[in-house]
Amino acid sequence: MTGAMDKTPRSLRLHIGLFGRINVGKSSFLNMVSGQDVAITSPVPGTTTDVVEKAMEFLPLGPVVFLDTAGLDDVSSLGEQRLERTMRALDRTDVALVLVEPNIWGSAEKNIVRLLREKKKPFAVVVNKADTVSLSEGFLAEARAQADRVLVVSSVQPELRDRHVNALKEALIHCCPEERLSSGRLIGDLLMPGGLVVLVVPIDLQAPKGRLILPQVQAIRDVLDNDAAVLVVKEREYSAYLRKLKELPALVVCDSQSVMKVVADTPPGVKCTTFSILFARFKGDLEELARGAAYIERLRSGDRVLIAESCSHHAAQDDIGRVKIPRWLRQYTGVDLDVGHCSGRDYPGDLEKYQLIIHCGSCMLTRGEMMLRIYQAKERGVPITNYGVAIAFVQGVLKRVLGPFPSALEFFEQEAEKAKRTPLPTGGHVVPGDGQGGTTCPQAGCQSQ
Ligand SMILES: Nc1nc2c(ncn2[C@@H]2O[C@H](COP(=O)(O)OP(=O)(O)OP(=O)(O)O)[C@@H](O)[C@H]2O)c(=O)[nH]1
Ligand SMILES: [Mg+2]
Repeated sequence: MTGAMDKTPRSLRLHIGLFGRINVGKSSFLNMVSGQDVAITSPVPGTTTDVVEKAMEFLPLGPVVFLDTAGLDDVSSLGEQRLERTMRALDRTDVALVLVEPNIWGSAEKNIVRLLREKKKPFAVVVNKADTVSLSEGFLAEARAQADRVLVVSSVQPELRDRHVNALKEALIHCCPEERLSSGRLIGDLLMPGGLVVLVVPIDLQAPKGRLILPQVQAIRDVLDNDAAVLVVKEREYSAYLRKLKELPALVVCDSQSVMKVVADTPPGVKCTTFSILFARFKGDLEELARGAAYIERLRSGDRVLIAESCSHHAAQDDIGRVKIPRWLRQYTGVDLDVGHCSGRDYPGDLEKYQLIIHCGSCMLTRGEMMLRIYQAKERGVPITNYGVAIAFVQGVLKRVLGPFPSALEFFEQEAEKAKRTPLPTGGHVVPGDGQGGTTCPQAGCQSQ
């Protein structure tokens, strides 16, 4: 673990600085978040004298380093040196957390916020020690006027850690400049130089005339950037070409609509996945989306499922989100579900009323926006998956297509194991693929670009 973590140079890690007046619990907060005693804490104000750094993998943000600083205060009881070190940490910070105590928004807090604004550092406010007193409305209003995200936490209640950490991730994704979010990996990291990838693409009525769609082009480019080669074939020719190859491919990627057939035609030792799965990882958090798919198994009659689309294309007759996925879900679960929809920028605030969210491929959203949606769902305890992952699940091939992504597979299997203990009354029914086009978004401006 440590070995892998050390691979990311410090300069490439997202730097998250903790600032606040003396004794508010900056070090305790860092210890709570990291689940370790990284920094010394004590009731004596001024415990942290030098900047303490803690590097960790903070999914889905990627590699980060937390900077715990010496507290700032109204009275300059701090030595010049300590102040200077805290200021240097502020310069290295990409996203700041302003730690405050309940109902105290004084000159120290104002000063920190002023400095952060001057240096154009995005920040969230963390109200710590919420276990000690209740928060006044006036104080909360002040905090919310200063920052888009105000977290209310207690660093001494480990049982609340998961909730606090999820809320923190949501806030960081929100505050983090897009270019500082770890860039998603598409396909190149799955290959060795010199390897061969087979892309099985549908060329049907839905395919745009005279060109390939953007996800296919991006995949080809990423393979080439990694010094490997691509063979692009239609479904019909796939098996024949596979037999002609002297060496088996390192990876086969197909469209969700043909996944059952392609999986059946691919030797078990060859890795196989779908474009949707590749993009789920590229655009969001494949682990969370894989975990979410296992909840399909737990859906009960009358449960609410939200189908969320990030674009507002004109719904086609056999629309993937409006028609196909609801139909497949009902076929798989054998129960009647209450399926709702949202599209475009509109993402409901009352997510908690749903038992499951199934999101589109999010080609119209940035990675940051999609990760934010995933964490908003997670924070409210609502499982979320996406079209491609859900389709592979109901068609009984999800484990196979998650094969190239062991950690996502593990998330899925753990959750599926839990679901087994509460199986569907009818048992899951694998839904046969219809082999027809239309599992990608018909919006001309996104997938089919
Ligand atoms: N009740 C309660 N106590 C807390 C909480 N967080 C921290 N404390 C206590 O507050 C005191 C100060 O905590 P530290 O984490 O050392 O605070 P700090 O901001 O790092 O302090 P300096 O390094 O001195 O600036 C310690 O006694 C902690 O146990 C909390 O959420 N609730
Ligand atoms: Mg400290």
